[in-house]
Amino acid sequence: MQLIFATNNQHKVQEISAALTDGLQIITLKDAGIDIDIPEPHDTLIANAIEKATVIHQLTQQNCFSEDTGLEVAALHGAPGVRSARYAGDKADHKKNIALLLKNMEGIAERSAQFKTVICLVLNNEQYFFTGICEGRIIDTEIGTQGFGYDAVFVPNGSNKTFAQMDIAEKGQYSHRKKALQQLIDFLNQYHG
Ligand code: ITT
Ligand code: NA
Repeated sequence: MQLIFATNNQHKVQEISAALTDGLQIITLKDAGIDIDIPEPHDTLIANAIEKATVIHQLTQQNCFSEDTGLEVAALHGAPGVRSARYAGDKADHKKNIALLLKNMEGIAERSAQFKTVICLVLNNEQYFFTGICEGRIIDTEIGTQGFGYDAVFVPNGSNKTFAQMDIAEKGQYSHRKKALQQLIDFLNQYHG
């Protein structure tokens, strides 16, 4: 099966591509010749995932999926959450977002956090949803150079390394994105639509 992956984030493409199994191929927006900034104006991960998948489905009429991901920090009542990409402002890069996160957590001992990925699949005009969660904690300084986003300050439970100290295969042993993708793959393997 072929699915268009409705994302403009090449790190997501790399992680998903590394985890694909036989029988599922993804087509990137670049491969499909689509160059648009997909809107994500909503205040939940699921609503943004629906928006991204729907825009690409309406444009292409092809089966596709999207994902929206957020970092939810317990001591910050779930922030940055759905606003993870824009935490320090609409034009903020990950450096600024991480700086604001560490500032807001200064002096806070309770560091637990989770990444949550919600995938929206549009398959034969029906929507399906898959969620993956990775629990861990926020450390107080950046460590590591791999990965993207908040990886340098997040240590998943079961490891003593940040995601930014792991290659894609090792991150996949813990990651929210990989867990959500695995559910998508399991669903497709049982799908007889
Ligand atoms: P799309 O085109 O798929 O929307 P995006 O980068 O805008 O790509 P999101 O809207 O899901 O993605 O934004 C989530 C932000 O959360 C993203 O920009 C990163 O800063 C961060 N993020 C997402 N997944 C992450 C991961 O696995 N590790 C670290 N940070 C992550
Ligand atoms: Na986005």
